[in-house]
Amino acid sequence: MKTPNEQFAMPQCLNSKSKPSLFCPGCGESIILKHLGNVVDSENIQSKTTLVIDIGCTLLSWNYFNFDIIQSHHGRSVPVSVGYKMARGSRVVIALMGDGGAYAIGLQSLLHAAFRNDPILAIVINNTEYSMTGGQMAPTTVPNEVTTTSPLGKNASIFGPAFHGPELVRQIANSKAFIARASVGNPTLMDSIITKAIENQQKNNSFSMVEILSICPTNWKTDAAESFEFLAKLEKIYPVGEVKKTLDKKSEDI
Ligand SMILES: Cc1ncc(C[n+]2csc(CCOP(=O)(O)OP(=O)(O)O)c2C)c(N)n1
Ligand code: SF4
Repeated sequence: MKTPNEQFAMPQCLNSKSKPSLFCPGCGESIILKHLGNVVDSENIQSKTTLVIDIGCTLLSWNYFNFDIIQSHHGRSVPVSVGYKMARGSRVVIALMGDGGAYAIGLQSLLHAAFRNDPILAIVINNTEYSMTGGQMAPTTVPNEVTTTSPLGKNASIFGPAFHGPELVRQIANSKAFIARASVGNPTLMDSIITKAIENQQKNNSFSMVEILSICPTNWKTDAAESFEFLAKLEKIYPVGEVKKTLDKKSEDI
């Protein structure tokens, strides 16, 4: 059991002294970075970790980590990670992106990395919209959710229902892939899921994907209590935990 001091201590690999937080007050992304840092510390992989960041609020993470970081284009953190891992096989490679980057512009790359079982970890922060550009509707926007481009609420009969990225990827991913969803509302589960995903890359040389439900008080226009209320609703639509394959296994892995 950790003491309160240990529990709230900054991870070694977080460069907390260098810069003030650039995330909006109450943003879930800083919670995620802290927990990713905790796992990198506890796995003792700081010197061999490379983070490949997308375009979106996730890119602010370049300010805070004491390990190697590559900046890619919007929706391109997965293919850049795959190419980098091919050249530097001993590195632990983590692609970090928003749900817009992963499930809209970058979906093709994500699906094929899972299909090929490329040994990278893709972390997708799902806050149900395009945050950095002002809160536009994304595939993950849930029915009736108000965004700047769905001011009357998302009409699911026109724009589709809530987009379940991990469930989709699971259907075509190799059986050795680890696919799961976590939430900033359950940091202990988040730690254990990220740990399993990183170990899957290191021990099994396999693809992993972790979606993390996160809060965006600025674009949701919510206070702290309302943010976590909406997150609880999202957890009902997007269940957390490991995602299992539901389709028949027609093409067994060879
Ligand atoms: C090729 C390309 N298209 C569009 C943009 C504009 N753009 C920058 S950030 C962003 C939204 C990012 O949303 P998401 O990927 O969900 O990340 P978040 O900001 O929510 O973390 C967009 C559309 C861009 N930079 N490059
Ligand atoms: S816009 Fe949203 S996701 Fe981006 S830093 Fe602000 S609260 Fe976080």
